[in-house]
Amino acid sequence: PRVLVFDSGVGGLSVAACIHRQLPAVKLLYLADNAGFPYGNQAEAVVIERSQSLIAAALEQFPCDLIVVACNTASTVVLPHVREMTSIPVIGVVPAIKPAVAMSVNRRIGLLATPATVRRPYLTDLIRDFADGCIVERVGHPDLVHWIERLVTGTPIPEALLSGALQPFRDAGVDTVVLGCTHYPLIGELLRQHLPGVKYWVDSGDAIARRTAWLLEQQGCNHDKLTHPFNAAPFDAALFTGEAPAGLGAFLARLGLG
Ligand code: DGN
Repeated sequence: PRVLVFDSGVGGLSVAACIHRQLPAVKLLYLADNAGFPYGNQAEAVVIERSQSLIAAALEQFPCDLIVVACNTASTVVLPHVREMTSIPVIGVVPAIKPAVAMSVNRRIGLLATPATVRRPYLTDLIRDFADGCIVERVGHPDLVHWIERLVTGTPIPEALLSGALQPFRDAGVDTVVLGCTHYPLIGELLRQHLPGVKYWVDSGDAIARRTAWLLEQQGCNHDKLTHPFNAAPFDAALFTGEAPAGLGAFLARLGLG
């Protein structure tokens, strides 16, 4: 089987890496609308239109069995529109508030996302339904995703920027942080170094990989066929609407993606 993983930039690679770890026989098609990056700054109608037309064109070239919209920002608006144009299953990403609530001991949770995700009513509803009285400190950082894109080309993220971005979590004394943007697990190690007091870091990658397995099995794929043989280079193709970032190959290798 082949799975289409879509994001506006390299963030979806964190999700692709989880799918590859759990399901190493699955082939991946990576689609990045980096010419439209970042989706957080685009009008909703633009995000819907671009996602639909790019996904349709990619599927025409490379038929797939499942689509993962590996971007929280896009998932909050495009899922119904992508589902209406295809009969294959579509999975989106949602900030993992519910598992974080189950883990937090002091009931203080940080949510690190993009400004657009933090603003959307969708998130307010998620917190209302699942926070269960926990304090949820939200940080929608405007620049972090740009710096993570540059990281691929070898430009380091300024220490002061990271430290400043995470200060609200220190002030609030959170013991659990939800990474509500698929770019952020790519700098998981750095984030941990900056917030040594945080016990639990939660992202949605592994849950998406489990859901991917489940949906492919529903379509008749035997679980063993999803895990054997191991593909050292899982991508059939990586399609970028702009220029693919220099250094992508080395970055993929670091993520265990070939
Ligand atoms: N990776 C996207 C997300 O999970 O929200 C962020 C990128 C963007 O377009 N803002």
